[in-house]
Amino acid sequence: NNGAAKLGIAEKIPPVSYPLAEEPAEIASNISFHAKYSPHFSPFKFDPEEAYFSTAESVRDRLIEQWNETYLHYHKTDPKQTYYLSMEYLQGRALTNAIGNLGIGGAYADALKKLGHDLEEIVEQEKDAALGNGGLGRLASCFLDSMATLNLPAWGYGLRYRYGLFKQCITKDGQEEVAEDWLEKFSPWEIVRHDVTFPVRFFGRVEVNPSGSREWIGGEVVQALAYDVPIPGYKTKNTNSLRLWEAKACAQDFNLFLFNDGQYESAGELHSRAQQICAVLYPGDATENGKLLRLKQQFFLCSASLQDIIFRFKERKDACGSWQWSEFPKKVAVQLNDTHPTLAIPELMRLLMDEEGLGWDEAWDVTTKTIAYTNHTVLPEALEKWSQSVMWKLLPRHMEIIDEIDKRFMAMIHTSRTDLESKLTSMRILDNSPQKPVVRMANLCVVSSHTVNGVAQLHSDILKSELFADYVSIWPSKFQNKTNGITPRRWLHFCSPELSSIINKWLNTDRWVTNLDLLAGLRKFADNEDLQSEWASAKMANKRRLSQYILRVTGVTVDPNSLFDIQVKRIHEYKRQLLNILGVIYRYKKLKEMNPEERRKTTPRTVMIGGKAFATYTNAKRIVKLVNDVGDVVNTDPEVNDYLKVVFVPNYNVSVAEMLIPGSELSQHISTAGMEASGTSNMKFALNGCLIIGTLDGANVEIREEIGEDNFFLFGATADEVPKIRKDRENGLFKPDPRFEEAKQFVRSGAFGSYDYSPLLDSLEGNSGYGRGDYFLVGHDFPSYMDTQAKVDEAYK
Ligand code: GPQ
Repeated sequence: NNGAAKLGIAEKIPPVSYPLAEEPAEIASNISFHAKYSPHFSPFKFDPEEAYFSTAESVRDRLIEQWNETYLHYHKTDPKQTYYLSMEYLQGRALTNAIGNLGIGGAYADALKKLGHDLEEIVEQEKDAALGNGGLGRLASCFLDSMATLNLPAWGYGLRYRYGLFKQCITKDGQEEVAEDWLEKFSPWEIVRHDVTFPVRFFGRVEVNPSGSREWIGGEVVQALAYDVPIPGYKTKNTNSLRLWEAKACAQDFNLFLFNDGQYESAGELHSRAQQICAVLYPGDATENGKLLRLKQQFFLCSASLQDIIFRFKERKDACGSWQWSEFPKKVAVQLNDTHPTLAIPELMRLLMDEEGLGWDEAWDVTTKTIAYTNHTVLPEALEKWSQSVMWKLLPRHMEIIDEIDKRFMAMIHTSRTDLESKLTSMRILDNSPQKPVVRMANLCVVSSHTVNGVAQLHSDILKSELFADYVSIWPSKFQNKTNGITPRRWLHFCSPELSSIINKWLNTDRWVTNLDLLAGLRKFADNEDLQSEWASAKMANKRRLSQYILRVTGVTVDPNSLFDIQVKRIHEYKRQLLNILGVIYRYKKLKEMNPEERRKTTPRTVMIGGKAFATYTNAKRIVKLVNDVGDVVNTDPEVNDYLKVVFVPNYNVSVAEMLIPGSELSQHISTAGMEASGTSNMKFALNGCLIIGTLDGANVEIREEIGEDNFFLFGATADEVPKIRKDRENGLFKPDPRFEEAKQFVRSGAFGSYDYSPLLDSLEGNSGYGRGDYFLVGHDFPSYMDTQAKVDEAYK
């Protein structure tokens, strides 16, 4: 809110009163109109699916009005505009969010009732838009919602992948990936903009003109075509855009001669090559795999977006005569979501120098004042490095520019920072090691951005003290922290209407929906028994809804009176789902050993684990299989059945999260300290009144400060202890806890079937070595984890 006020934007948008004065009858007739005239369905039926599409189209009409007004408003007032460049957006569903933000949810529910449908059933018809892998993509989507709500002129740019994140099916072999066709019918939320296209070149060569200027020519050119998705703010007219690019070849690229000659495939080769660019979301989450197609995708996003941004800059300036390039950074901010869109740096330089005629110094000044970079990981395998030879081939002009940036950086060190010369080899942008010369994208971002941020305080501190330590003395104020956040609309107000209305009632306002600080006002009622019982019944309602969902998708019956314990996130060794399930295995074994009397004294738990594993990440897939195998044994064991259930929640995505999080009581955020940059689901769970068991990692640290130590079950090594613990282990100094040995041995004994878990368990053994030596410290943290879980059981009673 402050940011918007400072920019003086909030008051410029004409206010609207909410809820919009809408009659359900009017809405119903609008929905019917779409059902009747939609070219997609027969006008003679009105099943839930068709009801969804026509409802969405009727909502979209309203959004388009606000959207056009917003565009015109910014066109006239010409504020500084922010552009978020991201290879990923995890938008999830849009309908509930759109009618909720417009304040017309109730009217739409009534209208649908008149038409014989139930809004809750209709929203379920929508497929998730899953153009992202995990936290980084969902963060981008949360930012779009919040920026629209804050009345900021902020657009997202991304790619319109034909196939987003895969659908996860669980079979007897574990995870199976199935392509998910989110555009199978069509998306009512996107509007194709045939008037917005830009050419994007690949390959080719650089020619020097007689004047000395350089020109990138030849190669292949594809067209970037814009698809716009409206991003409505909450209770504001401000409606921003998410502009997604699709790659298209031109009609001239279709070789009619070859086609008529019967060579059908060759005739359409350029077309199918263009289509490949946006065919699939790159399935890398934190691990990058050098692939030419991925590099093409990255450049395609950067080039199309920057051409569009420059076009808009000139268009707005044209209205008042002419423009000066030094004005550009005052009107344009470009935020890079990790290094994936790094090529925006050399592309902006190229556009300014080769297309607009600026000199190097002027172009560099504009570029560095425009671009900022967010780092989302310190995992070495996730730091992007592109082969120089691949880059010279695909983007020859950009490599010239990167080479020049590298040279100038070195020259600066040689002339003014001789103390850093010994560090230069690792600080440089180009890594010229003879085995594999690469471009280090993070270094290029640090050198070329005005600001670099980490995503939680601890992570930003680690960036300054480790990953980017050598640069800090050159640019001390360049490195900042911006702790991640989440939209309270989707992650509380809409996903838990029950809890949301209790909060409204006790705070006597709904203003907390756009100002979460107001939630502190609940503190003074914390001991009030009425609030407590209302809160408990909202939680119970959400647990019941979740139980029904679990039964429907897994066939497992869970008891809503048991403690609901949830860990949902991408499956990764550093996130330590293995620690969770080994803890469950130990708990199961102990329950088996108890007599019925002892068992009755325990705290009944339902442990839910969900998340997708990268298709070729073998150990992650073994963890998925293990959780499923443990569930199969535990859930059918009548001796312990009433005290423990283990559920693998299949196909975790945004919509599943909206179901799980409101029904949670304990959630696990248990990464090896120092490895989770921030985490964002930790915030969503906490916002829904869920307690956390976790390590001092990422944003957990700050959440614990906010919610208080008694609401956070803390365990495990701290980030600064980790290096020594690893060293000690290499020196054979690790003494495993007997409970840890017992849990692993139980799995090895075949208690959960005949699948060979030894490669997974072996990774926890030994002193060091590839895939060995327990790099993620599961064994080290196991005893404190188990002790802390015992405290959870006591607290729940
Ligand atoms: N993150 Cl580098 C991703 O989801 N994908 C990535 O490729 C990278 C990071 C996550 C990170 O692991 C989480 O700790 C963060 O909370 C999240 O980005 C958003 O910053």
